[in-house]
Amino acid sequence: MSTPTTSHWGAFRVRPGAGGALAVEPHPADPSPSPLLGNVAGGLRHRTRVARPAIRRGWLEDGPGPTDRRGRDGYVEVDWDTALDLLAAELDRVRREHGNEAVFGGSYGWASAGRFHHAQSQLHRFLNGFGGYTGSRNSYSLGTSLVLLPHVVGEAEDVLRDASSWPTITEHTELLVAFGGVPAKNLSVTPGGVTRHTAHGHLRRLAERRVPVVLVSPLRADLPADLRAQWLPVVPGTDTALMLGLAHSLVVEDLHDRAFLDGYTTGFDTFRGYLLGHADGVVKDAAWAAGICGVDAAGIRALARRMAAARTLVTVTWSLQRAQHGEQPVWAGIALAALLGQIGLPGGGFGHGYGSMGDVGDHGPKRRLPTLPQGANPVRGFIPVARVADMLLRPGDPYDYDGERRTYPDVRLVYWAGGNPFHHHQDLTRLRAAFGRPDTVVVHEPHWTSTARHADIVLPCTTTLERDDLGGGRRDTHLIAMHRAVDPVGEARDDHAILAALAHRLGFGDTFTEGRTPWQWLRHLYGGWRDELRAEGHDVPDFDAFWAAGDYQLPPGPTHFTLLEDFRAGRTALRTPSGRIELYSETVAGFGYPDCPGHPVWLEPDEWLGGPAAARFPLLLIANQPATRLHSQLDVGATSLAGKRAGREALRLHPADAADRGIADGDVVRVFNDRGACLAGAVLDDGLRRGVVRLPTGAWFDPVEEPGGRLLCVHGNPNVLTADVPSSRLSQGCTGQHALVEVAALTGPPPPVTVHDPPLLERRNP
Ligand SMILES: Nc1nc2c(c(=O)[nH]1)N[C@H]1C(S)=C(S)[C@@H](COP(=O)(O)OP(=O)(O)OC[C@H]3O[C@@H](n4cnc5c(=O)[nH]c(N)nc54)[C@H](O)[C@@H]3O)O[C@H]1N2
Ligand SMILES: Nc1nc2c(c(=O)[nH]1)N[C@H]1C(S)=C(S)[C@@H](COP(=O)(O)OP(=O)(O)OC[C@H]3O[C@@H](n4cnc5c(=O)[nH]c(N)nc54)[C@H](O)[C@@H]3O)O[C@H]1N2
Ligand SMILES: [Mo]
Repeated sequence: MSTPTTSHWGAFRVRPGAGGALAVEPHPADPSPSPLLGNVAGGLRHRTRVARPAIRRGWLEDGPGPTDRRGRDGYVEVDWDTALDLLAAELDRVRREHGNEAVFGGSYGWASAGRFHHAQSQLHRFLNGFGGYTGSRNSYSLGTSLVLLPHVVGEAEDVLRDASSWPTITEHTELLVAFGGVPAKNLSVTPGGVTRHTAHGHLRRLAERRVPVVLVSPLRADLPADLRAQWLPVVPGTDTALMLGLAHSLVVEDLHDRAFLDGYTTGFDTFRGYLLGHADGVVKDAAWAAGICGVDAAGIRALARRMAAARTLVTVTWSLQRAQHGEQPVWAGIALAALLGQIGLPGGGFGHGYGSMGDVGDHGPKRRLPTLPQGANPVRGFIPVARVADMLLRPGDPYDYDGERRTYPDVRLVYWAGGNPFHHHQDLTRLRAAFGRPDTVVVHEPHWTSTARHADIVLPCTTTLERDDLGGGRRDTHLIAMHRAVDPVGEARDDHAILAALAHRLGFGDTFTEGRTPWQWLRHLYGGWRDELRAEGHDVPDFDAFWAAGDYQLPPGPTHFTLLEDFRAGRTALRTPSGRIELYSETVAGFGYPDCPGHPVWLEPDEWLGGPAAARFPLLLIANQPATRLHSQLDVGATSLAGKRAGREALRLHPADAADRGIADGDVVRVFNDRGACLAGAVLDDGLRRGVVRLPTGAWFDPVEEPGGRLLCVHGNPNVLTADVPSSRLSQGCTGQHALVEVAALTGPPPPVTVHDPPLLERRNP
């Protein structure tokens, strides 16, 4: 008997077989099932599953407090009551001695699909009932755009959730200029899941219609090969200069749409003055841009003319804003589209995130899903999400954020459920130092990830296959009845059960559970959601019928829509101060941030191929999303393992760059800079711009210490190399996409990868 479930990479069914084997089949309605399904079976009962609650030896013996032992200690397995008693007492102590602000519960991360058992929702509900916690804002995905876009177009949500739909694009777009491309490898992922992956089909349609595409990216693989693409292998981090060069050409050749700029934007004259060099004496013409971005000047001018002559869609992937000054390519991309005057017209305008996430451009129904109420957080303090190491290392220090001057709180207890900061954060040597500062670190995890190995209290939790839930993603076509397929592995418990047990110990168990069992919660959440749909006239089955059927297909929404079409038609104003698209923002200018002035500008990043730092570290590392897994999830699964080289994460480099260094395909190489180093397996690939190497994120961090205290990850996690610097003082976003490095062939035998085995465990009950 197979049972239905879903994941961030799509809906599927599983059939448990003999000896723990698991057959995985995609949902029958899915036209393009994800290769990531191949990781599920191998992850479920892998030896890295956390079997029992475990306490770091040093914490058990010496009690809570700052320490350099996190990440180096062994663990003692204890029974659940012991672990929960210790943790409840520690939570209570921290609250009494330091207040609720001292508990950091941001707990960023993707966790798993499922609307009730969603780890962060459960943890935040728990911590709100506990009296509050210091939280985090925004995401690693979009930390920069989420702060910038409200100043430019009034709301981030519009641009991100109401992106022009793929059917509109495939019908109307005559030229697609894709900064960062439309990387197909990312399209199977949508938070919460998707049942029908349609984007691949729309890309094929674009190819069949022979729509010309300009791929602006250092990697040729950022666009499916069957599209008729012109590849402009831009110098990483310089898209803004290219956009400014294009904008300059449109202005001086009088190809810009003055009527659109007058009617729908503000600040064009200031921006034009900048392009013409009025303030700084630097004319941002095609020749200037060419000297920075590596695309020749004639090509830039020709592209500007093509863009003005056709219905052109300008798209920018999210990766471009995950870099220092990441505001600029997003803002400049909007300015470029505004000059073309096609914003709000079908097939034209601007888009952000095509190929970043499966739901951008998806035309599935847009409706609220059943949601676990989290309650309100009495603590008002928060941090921008990517500033976590700064927070731990610099309590009480001030920092800027979106026009505010804020102060880092003094955090004593860090609580993580459903995220892997030792995967997602930058400069992991520094993060380890930061994780040495709090009194106590608590982690709920199914697997012994590196984050679990930096915690004091590790609580084993179930995966989706071990619990019943409701699942669905934004723009998903179905709500999925996620059936429990197997018994919990080891002594794993659901995040909800763990937190309920803690809440009972801390005296607010009934508020946390509202007296419902998980099964009663599912019925309750589904019931409220069903009532909403029925009030709109939809015939939705009752819970039992839904559960037995395994899914419910939602009423479809419109297939064709265009971003900002209502604005263009004069039906709505934007929620900016001017009501228009702000090519110059007085608000942003008023903040006075040199790293994010009032209009799009070219600013040199600290680390790029044209800057002084490249003299020592001459290769630009792109640390992008992996094709073989979701972030670090199920790194032990078959698809992920098949993508490794020499047992390490694969580093792609240009054959000429490899030859310069005496590196052959399949060699183990050392990738390094002043922050740290990692080992990777070399793959030679002429689909990269020379001077660019690519090492995706997500190999489980497997550090050994090197002289000087820096860490070497023997497995290939690029975040040991990236810098922990914000995009700017405006947004404080993550900048993990780029870092300057050098690569060398490894001399001597490589140390073994150990992170795919459990850590040293001792069994005892104190
Ligand atoms: N250098 C660089 N770094 C980056 C990026 C980059 O482009 N470059 N991208 C960034 C981006 S966009 C993101 S979103 C982040 C992603 O960073 P994360 O979201 O932290 O990465 P995941 O691997 O998805 O981590 C989720 C963890 O939750 C665990 N988990 C799964 N289900 C459950 C559950 O039900 N309960 C509990 N308690 N745990 C569960 C998984 O085992 C896994 O360890 O990485 C960021 N880091
Ligand atoms: N398979 C898979 N899919 C995923 C994820 C995953 O972990 N695995 N993660 C999901 C998540 S959480 C997110 S936020 C999105 C992220 O979506 P993105 O951030 O858009 O994805 P990335 O793969 O990091 O980057 C996309 C491409 O941008 C290109 N690029 C990098 N730097 C530059 C530059 O300076 N200029 C130009 N023009 N191009 C550049 C890279 O070649 C890269 O392949 O992906 C989602 N999809
Ligand atoms: Mo993300």
